[in-house]
Amino acid sequence: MTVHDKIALTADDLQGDISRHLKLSIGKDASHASLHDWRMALSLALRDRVVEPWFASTRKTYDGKHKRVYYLSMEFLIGRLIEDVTINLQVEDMAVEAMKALGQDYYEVVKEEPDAALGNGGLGRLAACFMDSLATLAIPAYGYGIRYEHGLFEQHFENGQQTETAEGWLAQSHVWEFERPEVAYKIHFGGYVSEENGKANWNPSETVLASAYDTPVVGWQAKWANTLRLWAAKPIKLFDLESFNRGDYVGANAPERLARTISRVLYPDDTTTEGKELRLKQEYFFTSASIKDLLRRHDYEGYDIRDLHDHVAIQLNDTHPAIAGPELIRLLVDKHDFSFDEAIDMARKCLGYTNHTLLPEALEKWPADLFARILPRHYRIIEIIQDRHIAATGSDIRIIEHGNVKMGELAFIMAHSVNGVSALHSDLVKETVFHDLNAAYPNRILNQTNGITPRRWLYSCNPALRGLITDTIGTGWESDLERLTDLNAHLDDASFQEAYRAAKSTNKDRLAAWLQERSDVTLDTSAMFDIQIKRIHEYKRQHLNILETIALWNDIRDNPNGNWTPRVKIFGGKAAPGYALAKSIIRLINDVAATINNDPITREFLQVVYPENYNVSMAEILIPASDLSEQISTAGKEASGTGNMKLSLNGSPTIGTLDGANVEIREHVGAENFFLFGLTAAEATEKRKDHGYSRRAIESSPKLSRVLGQIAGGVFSNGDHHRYSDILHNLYEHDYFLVSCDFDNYFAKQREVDAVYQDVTRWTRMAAANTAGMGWFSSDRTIRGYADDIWGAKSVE
Ligand code: 6GP
Repeated sequence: MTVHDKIALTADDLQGDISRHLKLSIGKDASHASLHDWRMALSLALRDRVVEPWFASTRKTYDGKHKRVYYLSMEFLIGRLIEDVTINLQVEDMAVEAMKALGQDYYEVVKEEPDAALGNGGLGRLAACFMDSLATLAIPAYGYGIRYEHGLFEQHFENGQQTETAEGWLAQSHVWEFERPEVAYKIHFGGYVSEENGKANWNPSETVLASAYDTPVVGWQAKWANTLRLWAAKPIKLFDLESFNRGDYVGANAPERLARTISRVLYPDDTTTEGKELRLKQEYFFTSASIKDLLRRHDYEGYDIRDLHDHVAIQLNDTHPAIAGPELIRLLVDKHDFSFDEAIDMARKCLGYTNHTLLPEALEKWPADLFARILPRHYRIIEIIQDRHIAATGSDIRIIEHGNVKMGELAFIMAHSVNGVSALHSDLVKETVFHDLNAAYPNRILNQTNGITPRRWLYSCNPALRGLITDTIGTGWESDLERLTDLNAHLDDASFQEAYRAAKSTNKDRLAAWLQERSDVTLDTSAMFDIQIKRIHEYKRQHLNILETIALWNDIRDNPNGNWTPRVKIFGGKAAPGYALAKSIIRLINDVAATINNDPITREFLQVVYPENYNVSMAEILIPASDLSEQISTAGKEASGTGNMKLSLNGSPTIGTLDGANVEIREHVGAENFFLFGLTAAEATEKRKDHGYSRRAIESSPKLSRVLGQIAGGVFSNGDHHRYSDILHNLYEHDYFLVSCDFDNYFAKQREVDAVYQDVTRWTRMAAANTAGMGWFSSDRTIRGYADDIWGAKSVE
């Protein structure tokens, strides 16, 4: 049975469905319908076809008594959904045809959809890729998260500086979801704990309702569909009539306002935590609702609570949902008569924890008094977990220490499995942050190297390359990405190479047209597109890239008749609003762009562009058009990276350090197809012990000294000598991220890149070898790893 038989669809059906929805669901006549109306109608028509596979999957899970995976994540960085669905249902051509028959351009309609930006960066996007792979592999699963009213802020540049405004994806109705008013749980905060007949009784002071919204997530060829269930906070009492009647109209709305605050905004930080009470409430809010929901389902299916671990695997996406352990224990002890030991044991059998960063500022901790005030019962339970842990292992690692509740330690102790996200990262997790806990619980730490979904990150975003791959090796690679190695046989074939270049050039033209339309910038598409896209952070070292750009500019000016390789340096990414140094780096990039792009001497060789408001949809345009992928973090700091995988898969070789998944990417694509530079993680650690290292490195590098002198001299800031004193001070005095030490090596490697790029055949071979070698990085492989090693979950096939 083909996928079209399965969802019973022809182009005529689809056209009819769209017209019907336009009329009956949207209430518009075709002659008056806006692009927005058409988008709603198309989405509803597509959603209709997801429902059958969705129901069928649910039925099979119930009937087969299959174990379910519950993926708890504060972030799901989904992006747009129309193309996800048309691709997975394999109806893109049909949708194009149907819209055309209705007088509409499908691709214009697609572009009208706002990104669901319920995440900051890597961690959130990984969760979205995992949902796609879980559905593709037919593993019964729920994603649980928060239905934020405002996703990640919108970024604007004013005089080169980042400003932020609230994002409003829910200002229009989100047609992909189904509201479930009947699925709601009371979530409590505050108050005190009393004892009655030897049982703890939590008397909370505040209660909100967690109300469910379900989005079906359909996998490749509609074989299976799972649910993304997001919780919205609502008041238990809608409106305070008494206040209203007294004439206090503002006070009357207080219950609603208070409750809604909890699911109002996504915290705009990536790898840094905010010690905010609201953040802790958000974490408990969605975790508690999710645990209650899965317990209710377990009960509904008639299973014994003592068999919970046979039916349930809960994965904690970083420490944000780490309160799941104490919450599950609380419910088992206080409501199901488990002893503490039994409850701890059961919770541990169900829980797995993934660590996504080693940066100390990102390891969540809460002031103990605040924690005890908001979650008094859980605080007590954590003390008990800690006592049992110390008694059982003799370890002196504590969860509550120096007046803080440490969520990393809590998650580690409560999980049966802890994993890092690349081989290097998992090793470093063992050696550094969890060194002592690893000794107390040997073999608990595993590695599951990240992956990306090839449906979105190749098939959907890169039709040109998709076509070439299918023409060359046939279909099947979409759900078995390691088949891309079949391309290796064609790497030296001239006609394949030519077609590969043609695909890249189609994508570069597409990017150029997009940028022209968006910001009236003209790109030289014959130049190398050198791309760095990711959150702005010192450890990711966008400043290393821009400093190298200035040094190159100097060299070109010194020798304008040299054999230069034209480059366009493209940056994309947001800085956390409170991260001042990252914001200075953004400003520097924009200032350098303004200077360099107006220089008539260098213009034909060097251009810097930084489109504002980088998001998933922008990534889908940039990645296929990239020639060179910048993965230049300080070794030991990038847990994995996933942008590195997307770029390499789309035929963009990496210039990078031995950090995160770069290490494994280099192994898979071949060292000869990767531009390696910089200190290793071990060397970086050594270097930092060497007092005065950065000043010495700067002084011994004429190029870097000159660049820093230009910045200090106001060359990029209209003579303002102080605009970048924070960056300069940082580089000279405490260059923790070792920009100064890696600079010369990076610059030299870039010149090697220039030379290879001029050898068209060699470059094309390299780019294609990247595509051919990246199959292992499918998130399908990653999810199989989790299913086998951590969840004990099976594919229902
Ligand atoms: C990120 C890591 O920085 C990145 O290296 C990794 O690829 C990604 O997670 C997925 O594993 N971490 C975060 O986004 C984060 O917020 C707390 O960590």
